[in-house]
Amino acid sequence: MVTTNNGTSWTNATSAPLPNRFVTAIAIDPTNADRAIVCYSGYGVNTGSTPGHVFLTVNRGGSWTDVSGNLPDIPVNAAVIDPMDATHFIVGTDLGVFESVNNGLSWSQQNMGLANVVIADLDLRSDRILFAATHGRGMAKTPLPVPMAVDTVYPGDANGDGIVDVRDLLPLGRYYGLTGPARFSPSLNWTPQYLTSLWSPPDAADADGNGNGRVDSADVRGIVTNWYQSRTITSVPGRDPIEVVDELLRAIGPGPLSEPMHAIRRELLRFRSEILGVGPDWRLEQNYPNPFNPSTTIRYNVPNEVTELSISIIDVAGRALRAVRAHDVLPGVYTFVWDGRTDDGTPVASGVYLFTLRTENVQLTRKMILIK
Ligand SMILES: [Ca+2]
Ligand SMILES: [Ca+2]
Repeated sequence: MVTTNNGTSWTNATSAPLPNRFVTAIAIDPTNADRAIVCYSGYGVNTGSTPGHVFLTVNRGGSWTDVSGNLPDIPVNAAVIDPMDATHFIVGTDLGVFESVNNGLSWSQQNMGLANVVIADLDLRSDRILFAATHGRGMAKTPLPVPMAVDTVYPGDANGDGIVDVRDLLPLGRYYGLTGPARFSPSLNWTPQYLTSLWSPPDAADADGNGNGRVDSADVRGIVTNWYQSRTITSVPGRDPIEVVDELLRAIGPGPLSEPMHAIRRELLRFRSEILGVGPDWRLEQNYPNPFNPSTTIRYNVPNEVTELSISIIDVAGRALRAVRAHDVLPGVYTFVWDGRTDDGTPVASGVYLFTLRTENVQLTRKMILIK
């Protein structure tokens, strides 16, 4: 019986060649509700004009095809249609588990180490572990391989060409903001990862690097983490993640950028800051050593990108002695070594000096002492 209105009314979907025996199981294609297989108990020899144990419909029971193929003439008690490959059927019979990878044209026994026991029920868990229940306390499980027909996702290979490189940025921008099914236990590990179902369009699944069901800037971390990984080359030399981030930043360029690329760039900068341990605040540390002779090191923390930054050294009378300027400075922890000389190389006398870090919005100053 079939209903298409939540059970308000039912239609009898029984028609030839369905046998006059009792139905034991129905499995609906998880990817297409029009398709289902229905299984029968009993023995075909007892209903000779209507043999068969497994029947397929592709039109919600409007018509049926006998797909029992070479299955033995024994009761079929349970059925599963593989959500990753709708041509893959698994059935539990009175003589163990059988599967077909061609819509039931042919079947082979898949007993998972079980004897030829009666299978009462089957369940395929989302992580592709197949469970088979037998009588008594009997229960068995086996991992099902991922069917070849299903494209698996490798995190970071956003364009699905088998290698992770700068070309994988483009699909992130292209599918930015698109949502789809999240993966089973998503991770950034360079392993084939299963889809729960297809994305629309299917290749957008590759762009969802972290597998959370949404394409956005966070997925760029899959590219950095798996940089130059390849599906075919097993051993890839490690790369310094900072080098990778910087290469990606160079590839994106300074702009003007589309909003997705802008967000990806910001995410790369955040990632870079995390790796480098960049603090959230502007910080100008006390120089070390201090007092000093002949040179000292000044460390400073740059929490966000600035177009211009200067470090300058003046004496207590306010005379500028030394100044260095940097442009387009990325977040980072930087050092400047002062050798106790002016811009033209003249050594300065013992005394107290001030050093200042300055940007458009920030000014930090500390004192230091040169003793000769
Ligand atoms: Ca790629
Ligand atoms: Ca994602």
